[in-house]
Amino acid sequence: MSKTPEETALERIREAKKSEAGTLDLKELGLKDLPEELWELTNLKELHLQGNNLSALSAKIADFVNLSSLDISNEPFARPGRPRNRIARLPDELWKLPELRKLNISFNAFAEIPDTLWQKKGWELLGLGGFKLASLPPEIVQLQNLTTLYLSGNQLASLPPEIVQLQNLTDIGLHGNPLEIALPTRWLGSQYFGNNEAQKILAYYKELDEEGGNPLGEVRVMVVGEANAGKTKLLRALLKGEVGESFVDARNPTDGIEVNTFGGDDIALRFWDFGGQEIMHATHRFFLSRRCVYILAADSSQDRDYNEEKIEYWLELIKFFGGDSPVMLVATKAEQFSLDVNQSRLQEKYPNLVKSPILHTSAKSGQGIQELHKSLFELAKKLPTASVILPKSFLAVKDALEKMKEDEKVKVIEDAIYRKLCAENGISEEERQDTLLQLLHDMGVVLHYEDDERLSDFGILNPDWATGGVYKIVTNTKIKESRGRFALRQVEEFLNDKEKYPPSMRRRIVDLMKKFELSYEIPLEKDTFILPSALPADQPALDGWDKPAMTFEYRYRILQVNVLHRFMVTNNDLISGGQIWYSGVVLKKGDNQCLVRADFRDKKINIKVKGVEETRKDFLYFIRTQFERIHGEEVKPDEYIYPAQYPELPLRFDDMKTLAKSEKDYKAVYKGQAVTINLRELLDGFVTAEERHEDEKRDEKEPGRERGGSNTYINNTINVQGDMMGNATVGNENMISSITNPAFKEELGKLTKEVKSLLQKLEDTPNKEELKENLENLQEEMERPKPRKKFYQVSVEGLAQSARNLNEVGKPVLELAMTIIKLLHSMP
Ligand SMILES: Nc1nc2c(ncn2[C@@H]2O[C@H](COP(=O)(O)OP(=O)(O)OP(=O)(O)O)[C@@H](O)[C@H]2O)c(=O)[nH]1
Ligand SMILES: [Mg+2]
Repeated sequence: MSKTPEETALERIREAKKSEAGTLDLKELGLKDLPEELWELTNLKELHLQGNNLSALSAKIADFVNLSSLDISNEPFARPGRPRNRIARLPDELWKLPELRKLNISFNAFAEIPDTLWQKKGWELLGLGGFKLASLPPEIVQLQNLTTLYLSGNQLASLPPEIVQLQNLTDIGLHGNPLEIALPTRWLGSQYFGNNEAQKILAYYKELDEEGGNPLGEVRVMVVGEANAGKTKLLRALLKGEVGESFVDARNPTDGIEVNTFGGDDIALRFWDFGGQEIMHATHRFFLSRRCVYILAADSSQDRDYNEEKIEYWLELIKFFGGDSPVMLVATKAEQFSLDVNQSRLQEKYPNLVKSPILHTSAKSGQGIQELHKSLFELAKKLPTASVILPKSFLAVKDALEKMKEDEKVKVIEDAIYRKLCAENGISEEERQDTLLQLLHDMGVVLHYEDDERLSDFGILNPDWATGGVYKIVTNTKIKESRGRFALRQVEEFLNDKEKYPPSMRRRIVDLMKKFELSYEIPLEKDTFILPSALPADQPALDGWDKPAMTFEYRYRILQVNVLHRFMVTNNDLISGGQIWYSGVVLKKGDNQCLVRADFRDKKINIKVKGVEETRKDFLYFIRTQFERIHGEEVKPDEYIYPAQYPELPLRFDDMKTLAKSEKDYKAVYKGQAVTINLRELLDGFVTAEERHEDEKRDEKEPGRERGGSNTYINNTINVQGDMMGNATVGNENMISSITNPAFKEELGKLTKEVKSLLQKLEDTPNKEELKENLENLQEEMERPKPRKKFYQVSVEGLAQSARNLNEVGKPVLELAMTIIKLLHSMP
């Protein structure tokens, strides 16, 4: 049996007392009260209490005269039911502690920030997330030692001008504030932390102040819904008055995205018309964004079941990508039919669904079009984005680019041309040009993948043009006829509009398809590609999969086809003997094989692994990390495992892990019989040493996940790397979650060593060159006093890709690189 949180706390307190430690970590234990013995640790310098169940802090804190750092924060969106501190008042004694310089009180129950806080001037770190703070007091400028300021989840529309005087500020978190000044999203930090871009933000504010800004005056309207729902016709009716006589009833599916602008008196609406065919959904994640208005079109001529299912699908997708952007549900083709759905149920489930009666429209009769026009403008005007401010010069460049796109049908804006355009508009520093480029990408004016060297090379793309090209290829029926295969030379035929897609640009479109993870080049078959979405539906004969195998399953609320297809694309080097079809694939790695199959109707992906007992769970773990990357932060499917003896008994993976901490057996009913499952044996078949450490790390990060006692659900010996990581996470901070952490550096060291030894084995090829280049970039970054996560990411991902291209010989590098990528992903 594992220890209770109180026992764990006491044990740590006693250890700290014995070793006269300066730091005590009692975070995420779910403690309601702090043990009395704590107050005896009068030498304490750092106290971590985040993610407990505390409702008050004792005045005894006065005895901690050496305390320099106190953290009682919570994460903003911990899962319901997890413990969280609800402290509403801090004892007066706290403010008198002479050494206290770091204080994180984010996401508690305070009505407001205690005034006394501003009277202390020595702060180095302040965590003030989730305070509904509408403005920062001017006193902030007196905090000249401040390096870190977390302000996520407040109501800040602006920062006081004085803030630019904070010269030591390096890290500021502004995520989730209705800022009236447009900042590149990536500068804002996560829901909890900052992004080490404070000085950039301050410089930006200063420049904006000097130059002057204007409101963007524009809101994006994303029009989504099933294919054939009538989205394009609706927009034509709205924007061009094509109703009644001028309505032409003809099917003309939208390829990709079409953008149209509609000017109003004081605000312009920019409509994004998304093609509704399923294949188009694969790129939505690049375009559906926050701070937009969504129109969800539902076809009144379809029946209720169809519409309710599809509407929920889209509402879920919008929730992932659009955050709390408002959604208008618009019924189309209403001249003859009436959309019949349970609106109040949907509203309960999706609070961002606009609370007014569904608009019934018809492009054919013109019904409801005026009303839609009126409601849209009203809604858009209220969005903070409408009044967001940008420097005048930025707006000038943006307008020039929009004009270039509209008038000249520009496809690609070469870097030099972009920079020249900036310079002409008074933006001469490269850094400011880059900032603007990020903003333009965030706003969907251009596509530019700064992180991806291959794509940043090929310039700044017009999104309509680029996605249009991509979808011309992927929707071509010829690819389906040839069972998902196509050759580069065929692209010429698919993109037959020579003016729009000159031969020199075709390769870029194909590269973009790779970036979007829509297709892959067959290893060893140059210039031949597979498009998984065009694969035949037929499952080939599968050999030897009828015996029980280790089975894992994801169950989704909505399952997008592209989750599986992206998995196929990114792991194409492991596909075994061409066994790939529309809904499944067989992979092979070493002595193990893995069968991955999706059931799109039941919204499940089932994974079976067979092979050598010692390594197959590592293979499964690898597969899961691949899916996790695809799921990202948004998609969180339930995970199930199946015991080998009871192959039709799904068990929730998380529940089994939790149970295993206190129980030996799990009792279930299988095919009418009571059965007992030994939990340790069960989990030992699934949980790798690496995963155990991942879980522990998550325990550290996620408030309230029960901390496992010692090695309770796995009896593996921990490998060297696991040990290193394990140690790194025990202690006072999430040490591994920092790129400056020595343990992390050590991992990087291992990778560079492995790459060097690989280089020695290779003959001169472009792949070797790429590998070398990425290695150099990585080493250069490692030598910087302040390495940047983004650059690590780019070079390690580059290394992984090159290693992948090398197949078998690249495996050791690939595996190390994947571990590091995972670590990087877990870092704030
Ligand atoms: N009767 C009727 N038919 C309509 C109406 N609006 C659209 N349609 C028809 O529905 C079909 C699809 O219309 P589109 O506007 O192209 O549909 P879409 O949602 O843009 O389709 P995708 O671009 O493939 O996603 C066409 O045949 C239209 O003529 C309407 O108000 N009434
Ligand atoms: Mg359309």
